Amino acid sequence: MKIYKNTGLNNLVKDIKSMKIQGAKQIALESLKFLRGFCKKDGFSSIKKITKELEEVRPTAVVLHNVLEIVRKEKNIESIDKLIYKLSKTNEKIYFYGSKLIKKNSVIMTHCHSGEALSLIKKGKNITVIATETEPKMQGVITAKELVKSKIKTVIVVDSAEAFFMKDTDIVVVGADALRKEGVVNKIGTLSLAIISKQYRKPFYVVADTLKLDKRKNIIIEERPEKELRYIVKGAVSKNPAFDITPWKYVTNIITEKGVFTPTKIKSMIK
Ligand code: RUB
Repeated sequence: MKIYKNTGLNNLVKDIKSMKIQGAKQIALESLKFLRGFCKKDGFSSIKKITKELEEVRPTAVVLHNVLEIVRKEKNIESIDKLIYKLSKTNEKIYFYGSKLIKKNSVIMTHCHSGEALSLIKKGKNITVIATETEPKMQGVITAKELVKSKIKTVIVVDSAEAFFMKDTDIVVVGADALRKEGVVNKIGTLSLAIISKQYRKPFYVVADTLKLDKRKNIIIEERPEKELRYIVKGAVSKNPAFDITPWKYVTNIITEKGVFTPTKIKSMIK
C-alpha cells in the first residue's frame, strides 16, 4: 500500500479495520467520500487496485461492494456524488415506510449498532429499547449511548440475556450487512436473537436499504482476530466470526427505502 502514502487510504483502512468506522452503510459512505477526493486529484487509473484494497478490509458487507462496482464501471465523480447522495437519503425513506411498525409505548430489542435500524427506532414515541452489548467489540454500547442522547428509555443487557428479556419485548429490529438468498447477514448473534424471537412469537424486522441486496455468488464471513475475545485459553482454539446468516424463515419483514417487503419478495429481488 506504499504507493498510496499520504492519500489518506492507510488511515481509512486502519479505521475500518479497527471498527472506528463501523456499520455497512457508514463504511461505504466513508469509502466513497475518500474515493471522491482521491479520484478528483488523481483520476480513475488506479481505481481497480484501490477499490480491491478497500473491499478486502471487511469483505462480508455487500453495500461497499455494490457501490464500488458502480464506481469501477462509471469512472466519474458525478456517479460517486450520486451514490453519496443516495446513501445519505435512504434513512428518511426507510422511516417513511417503516414508521407504522414502531408502535407508541412499545419495547424494542436490537443488536449491535446499525445506523439504518436506529434511524427508524429513534423516531418511535415513548418507546423503550433493549440493546444487547454485542460481544466482542461491544458495538451495542454505541447504540445505547446514541439512544440515551436521543432521550429514549434504554436498557443495556449482556448478549446471553436476550431470551430472558424476550418476554418483555414487543418487536426485534436489527440492521443488515447483506440480504442474500440464504438469509440476512448481520452481526454475529443475530441468528440466535432471531431464533429466540420466533420461539416467543415476536416479530423480527430487518432494516436495510436495497444496496444491501447481495448477488455475489459466495460470501466470506469475516473472521476477526482472537485478541478481541475476552479470554484466550491456552490449548483451546479461539474463534471469532464477525457475522452470521439468519435464514429467511425467522424474518417477519424487511424495511427498505422502497417499501416494506416480505422475505419472498426480497429473495425475488436478488435473482
Ligand atoms: C455492524 C452490523 C450492522 C450492519 C448494518 O457490524 O452488523 O448491523 O452493518 O449497519 P460491524 P448499517 O460493527 O462489525 O461493522 O445499518 O449502519 O448499515
